[in-house]
Parts: sequence; C-alpha cells; structure tokens
Amino acid sequence: MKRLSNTDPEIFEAIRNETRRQSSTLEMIASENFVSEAVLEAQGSVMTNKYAEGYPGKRYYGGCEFVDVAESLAIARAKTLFGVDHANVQPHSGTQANTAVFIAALKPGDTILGMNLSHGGHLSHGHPLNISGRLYKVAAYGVNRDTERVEEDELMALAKEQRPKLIIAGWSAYPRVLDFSAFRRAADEVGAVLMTDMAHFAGLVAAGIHPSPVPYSEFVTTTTHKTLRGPRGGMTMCRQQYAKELDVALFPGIQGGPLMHVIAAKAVAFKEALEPDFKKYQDQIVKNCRTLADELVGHGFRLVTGGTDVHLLLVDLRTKKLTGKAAQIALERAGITTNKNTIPFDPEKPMITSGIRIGTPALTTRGMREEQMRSIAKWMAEVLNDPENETTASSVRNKVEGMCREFPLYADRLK
Ligand code: DSN
Repeated sequence: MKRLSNTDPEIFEAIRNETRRQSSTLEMIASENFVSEAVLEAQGSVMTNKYAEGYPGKRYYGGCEFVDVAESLAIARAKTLFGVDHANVQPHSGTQANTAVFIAALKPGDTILGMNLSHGGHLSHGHPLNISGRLYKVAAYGVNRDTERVEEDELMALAKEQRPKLIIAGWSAYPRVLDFSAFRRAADEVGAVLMTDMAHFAGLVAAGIHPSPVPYSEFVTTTTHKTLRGPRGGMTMCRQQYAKELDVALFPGIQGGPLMHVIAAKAVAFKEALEPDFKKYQDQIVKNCRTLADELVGHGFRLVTGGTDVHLLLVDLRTKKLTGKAAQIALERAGITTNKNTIPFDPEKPMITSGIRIGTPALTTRGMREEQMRSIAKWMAEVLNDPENETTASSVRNKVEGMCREFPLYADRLK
C-alpha cells in the first residue's frame, strides 16, 4: 500500500504537525473536541467513495447496501440518544442542519426570531450575510443588560411585536441553560414553530445533565463534533409530522450526495454516547468548567453572568483593560488555545472583541479534572495580567507542555 508519507509528504507533514499541536497544547475552544480512534477509523474509511443520494432503502444509486447499514444505525442511535421521532443524519454541518429546517418550515420573506450574534447567537440564526438573513426577515432577541440572560418577558414582547413564523432557541456563546418552556410559550403565543439549535450542549443533553429541548421543539438541530464528540457534521431532528418535509428540504433541497464516511463515524460516536461512561464524561466537563469559572473569578476576572451552567464560560476582559484579540494571542503564545468572542453589548468590533470564550470538553476528553483546571486558571491569570511578557509566556508554555505529556493524546499517531 502506498503511504501518504510517500505520495504527499507535504500533507503528511501538515497532519503530523496538527496532531502534535493538538497533543502539546491546551485546547480550550468550547466548540472543539478530540474524537476516538474508532470515530477516526470510520471517517477515514472507504465509505468516502460511495454516492448514495436518497435515504436508506430509497437511493438513486446501486451498491448502497452497506452504507444503508451505517446510515440506518446512525438514525436509530440518534433517535434513542435524544428520544426523537425522526432524525436526519445527512447535514454536512450545523448550518446545513439549520437551513434544512428553514426550507422545511418557512417561505422566503417569513420572519424568524433568533438570538443576536453579538449576544451569543450564531451566524445561521439570521446574520444578514448568511442564507438565513438573506431569505428571511430577521428579528433578534438578546440578553438583558443587567442579568446578561435571556428573559422571558423580553422574548415574549419581541415575539408579539415581530410575529415570527419560527423562533430559534440556542446559542454558540451563552454560559447558561435556556428555559425551553419560555420559548415554547412565546412560540405558542404567536403560532410560530420552535427550532432549538443544541449544537453546543448536545452532549450534555444526551447525558441527561442538561434539560432536553426535544419535548418543547418541533425541530432540534445539532452539530456532531462539539460536546457530542463525533465527526465534524450536523444532524436535524423533528416531530413525525415534519419528517417528510425535512428530508426533502435536506435532499434534494440543499444538499446532494451525503458524506457516507462521516455518517458512519456519526453512528460510531452515537454508540459511544449511549455508553454509561459518556455521562461521567459530560458530568466532568461541567465540573471542570465550574472549577475554572470559580478560579478565574478568584484571580480577579469578571465572567459574563458571573459563572457557568454548561461547558463554556465567557470572560469579560474590560476590567483587565485587555481586548479579546490581545488575550487570544497572549494565551496562544503560552500554549493555551481559546477564541476571542464578543460579550453582550460589546463596545469593540467582532474582530477585536472584549471577551474570550473558554470551554472544557476537549481537556476533559484528555482526562483532566478539577486539579488541572486550578493550575490552568492560575497560568491564564499570569499570562493575561502581563500579556506582553515573553518570559511569562514561555514559562507557562513549558508547564502546559508538561501537563499535556501527563495526559497523552493520539500518542500512537506520533510514534
Ligand atoms: N463555530 C462554532 C463555534 O465555535 O461555536 C459554531 O458553529
């Protein structure tokens, strides 16, 4: 067999360097995670070769008997995991998963009500440059200036004023649990459909440590690669009455051939998520995040809403007279990967920001626990209290690398 190292040494080297980077730094981007070798194996399999437009048992191509097995297993496991009537595992990404709902439930020009991106929403929830903002009229709810949380009375008032056809619950940077029943009440009040995008917290929902949006929502979407710890991709779930419209909206509506290797890997990840260990893992993610939050507060940082209920937190850096961009760069120099993030009512532009978003799913996958979170919070404080200091950065970097060696990742791939 010809190996990648021989046929394409440049790409081989880039993959090796990326493996080394993931293994030797602290990955604290809240939406990232490290998949198992089993997920990697399925995703790197010959299923990538197969065209399979359609759905299991109803394809436009021959030779689909084995990819049908993979997709049927992915669907069945997703339905068990989340207790949904119907799951479509073909969306290539979270944005595709969301767009399929819009196509299934709306007509161009209808109004959608989603969370303001700068308060923690997502591009695909109505950003003017995204298809959601181009095809539909967009109204946005935000968080309350004092509580920094979504408040039911404000949501309800906006829903009554804007009369949306679809309301979106869900976020990509909000450190608290949403009250799905409040969203349901707002949707019922104006006759809207409720879609919950649980991409960030799907793993917590699967483990039963976060309220499930399923009983409240006509549609639930997710990515599969965040807390759920599967391959990069998306999934859309719905109540039985919308199943047909959803499937047609996804294919042929917005996608052609499904990525069967990714769907096989989704099936593997869902099987892993059904194991009892997955609940322990999700519990530990949240414990780690709470510890990190308490420690950062102890080191003088202000957190949006003062803390966290989930796998991520948002640091407001204004009290440190630092921008998110500067903090991200300083931490990266020290081997800690985060992302700059707007905070609610941010005075800075999105490319600068006043905040950073920090998450614990990836570190928890490595086996790190509260003790490591305490050290990491201390190192973050050292770096952010003196962000230009190269000596501090390099001393923290050494400690980070030492910790990473104690919690090896993909070690066999680096031999
Ligand atoms: N880009 C993802 C995140 O970082 O939250 C959302 O799709």
